[in-house]
Amino acid sequence: MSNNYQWFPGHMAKALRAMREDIKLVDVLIELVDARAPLSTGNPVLQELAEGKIHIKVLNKSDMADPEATKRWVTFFRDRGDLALAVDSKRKQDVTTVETMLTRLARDEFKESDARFEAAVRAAGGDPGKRNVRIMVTGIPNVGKSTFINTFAGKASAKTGNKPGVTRGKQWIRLKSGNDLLDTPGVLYVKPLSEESGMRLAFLGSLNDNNLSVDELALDFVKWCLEAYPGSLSAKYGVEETDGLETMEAIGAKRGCLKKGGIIDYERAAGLIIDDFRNARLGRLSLE
Ligand SMILES: Nc1nc2c(ncn2[C@@H]2O[C@H](COP(=O)(O)OP(=O)(O)O)[C@@H](O)[C@H]2O)c(=O)[nH]1
Ligand SMILES: [Mg+2]
Repeated sequence: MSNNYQWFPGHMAKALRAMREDIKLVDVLIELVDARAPLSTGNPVLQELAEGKIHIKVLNKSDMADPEATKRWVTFFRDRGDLALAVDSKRKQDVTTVETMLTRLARDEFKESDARFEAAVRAAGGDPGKRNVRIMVTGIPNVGKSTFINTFAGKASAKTGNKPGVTRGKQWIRLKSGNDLLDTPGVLYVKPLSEESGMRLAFLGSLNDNNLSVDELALDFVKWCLEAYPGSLSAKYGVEETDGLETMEAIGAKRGCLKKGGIIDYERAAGLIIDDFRNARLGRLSLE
């Protein structure tokens, strides 16, 4: 059985409606995408929702991505007219750069239109005298929203976890800078534009694993890896790189993923490979 990577969660429309409301409250939208697949992990709907806002595209987890690919992506987005930068959300320094950028932009944006700014702040229930910038973080599941918010806020104010959907509650966080951050990120779901794009989301853990066969997922990953980054599987596991299935079996055997009678335990081998990729133990690999 092969995986349906374009499976689409039914609660997406509801999440989007909630986000439309939240977006009205903010000046700045920080859209997190995964630096390893910045197109597949973005949501085209946001472009429209972000109209009239400052919209910053943050290529997160860049510490796990191929640095050359990330450099090219940042250039690609900037050439397209987007505000884009690459970060590692666990690094305070990186997150501070984002805040510096958005604060400066918000000042520029609203300098000549104080009336508009004040009206917007008042409508959002804020005090225009303070000129605090209101910020919201958005992104698809597992892209690092909670981690980014934690680092941004400088304390454990948002839950983080490896599974999609652990974030709850809603509140503003007053930042040291005086800016206000919505503590609940906007969760975006994306209908993959193609089978390939869905597969990348699955590799990254942004599709619900419960709806996927991990064996198939890992096999698809191994096939991709053999093509895109030849040598990385042999370097990590000390196996010969042949075809997808044989290589996966070799990895299973090397790592002792065996059932009774020496039969390869595909599920364990698959879990191990996917886990190694998701934690960048195969090196810095970009999917796009
Ligand atoms: N290496 C690395 N890991 C990250 C980064 N941002 C998030 N993570 C990890 O990615 C996983 C998902 O992060 P989380 O913040 O829960 O994602 P959310 O679902 O978007 O809120 C967690 O294991 C984080 O530790 C990053 O910039 N670099
Ligand atoms: Mg979260």
